[in-house]
Amino acid sequence: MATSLQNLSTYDSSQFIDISEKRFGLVVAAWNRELTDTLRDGAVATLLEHGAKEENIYINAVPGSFELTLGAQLLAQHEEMDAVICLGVVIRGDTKHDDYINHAVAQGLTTVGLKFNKPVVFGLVTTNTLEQAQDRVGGKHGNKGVEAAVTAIQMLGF
Ligand code: DLZ
Repeated sequence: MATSLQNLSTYDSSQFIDISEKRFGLVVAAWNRELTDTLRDGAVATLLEHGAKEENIYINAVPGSFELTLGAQLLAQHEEMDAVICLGVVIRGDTKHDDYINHAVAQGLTTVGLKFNKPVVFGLVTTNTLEQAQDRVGGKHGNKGVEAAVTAIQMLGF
């Protein structure tokens, strides 16, 4: 669905489950760091706002978005981890690198979630331009980090 007219961070929390004892693993790509830091901050603030404990949020950095899949697997394999949230920003360049990374991450995170039977959230901002990315990490289209945290909470209540 196109998001050109949507703020991605609008959501209804009335049906959220109690997450005070849930453990969340965050995997954050360092590539485009100034943007992914904002995704991370949005995700953490959202989890805390809805009752998660700070000590139950585990934040791990990986070099780039391509590494999100392995990072997710290393966290998801721990039985006590309830959900994994993966955050990255891939901006289209002169080559097709973005296609390869985006498809690999989408496929990889799907596989990890199904393998460990727990939510593994695709919080990857994939855009044509830097401006479009900025709009989605705390700009006019909200913060996809917030959306990723909300998705994790919603899936824990599934
Ligand atoms: C190499 C690369 C490029 C060109 N662009 C991005 C990007 O826009 N966003 C991102 O998160 N990572 C990028 N990377 C790095 C790859 O994800 C990966 O870290 C390297 O190819 C090493 O495996």
